[in-house]
Amino acid sequence: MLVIHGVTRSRASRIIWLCNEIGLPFRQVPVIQAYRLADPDAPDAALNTRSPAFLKLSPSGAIPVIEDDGLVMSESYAINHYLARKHGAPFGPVDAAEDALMMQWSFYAATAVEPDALTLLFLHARGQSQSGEDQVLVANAAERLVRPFKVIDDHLARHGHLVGGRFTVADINMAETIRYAQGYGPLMEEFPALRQWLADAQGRAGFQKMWQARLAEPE
Ligand SMILES: N[C@@H](CCC(=O)N[C@@H](CS)C(=O)NCC(=O)O)C(=O)O
Repeated sequence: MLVIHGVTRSRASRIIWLCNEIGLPFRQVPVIQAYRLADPDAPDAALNTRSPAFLKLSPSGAIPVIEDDGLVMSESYAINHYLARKHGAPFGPVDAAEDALMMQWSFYAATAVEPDALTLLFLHARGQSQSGEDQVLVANAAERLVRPFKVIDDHLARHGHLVGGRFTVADINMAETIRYAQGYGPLMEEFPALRQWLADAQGRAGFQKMWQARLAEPE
């Protein structure tokens, strides 16, 4: 059986959402981010990204990691492409062209969206910091996201989904990345097609099941 290492309050959420859509059973090992623990190196600390046992599996010390039929791999977007390709359509590609387009959108999510969307999540949505310097960082991140969001919004307005006119792994990877920016109203309100697509994606049973599991975990 597929094993997913990582709590649901992490990028493991993308993997779990895809597994729910496919109907793929998995066992979850709740490795938690070291930075969320007061003393991750304490002998009685919960299994975390600095635990020696986890570092043996993933020297980069990051979740999620999967084990599947002897394959051990990290990098959430790549994991989802592996699983989508292995299990095929509708969530995976029907041919090499769709495969390429799904990767195109996931690389776009990882490079053009994720870094600035994470800034909005950590400095705005969660409100950890209200300093003037942080407000500048938030404004700059939101400004940089306008261009990719316009590209995505235009594409969705014409096609409804990212690839193949249906909901696929590309939508999951992009939606779980854009979610980080979702709490920043001034940006989101500029992009109606993107907003509707995100609402539809998050209304799916596969997302809702993942989300309930995530909410059940301690913050
Ligand atoms: N590019 C990697 C990033 C993985 C990553 O940074 N994961 C975070 C949690 S979402 C982590 O494990 N952080 C470990 C730590 O800071 O202790 C991916 O997409 O999987």
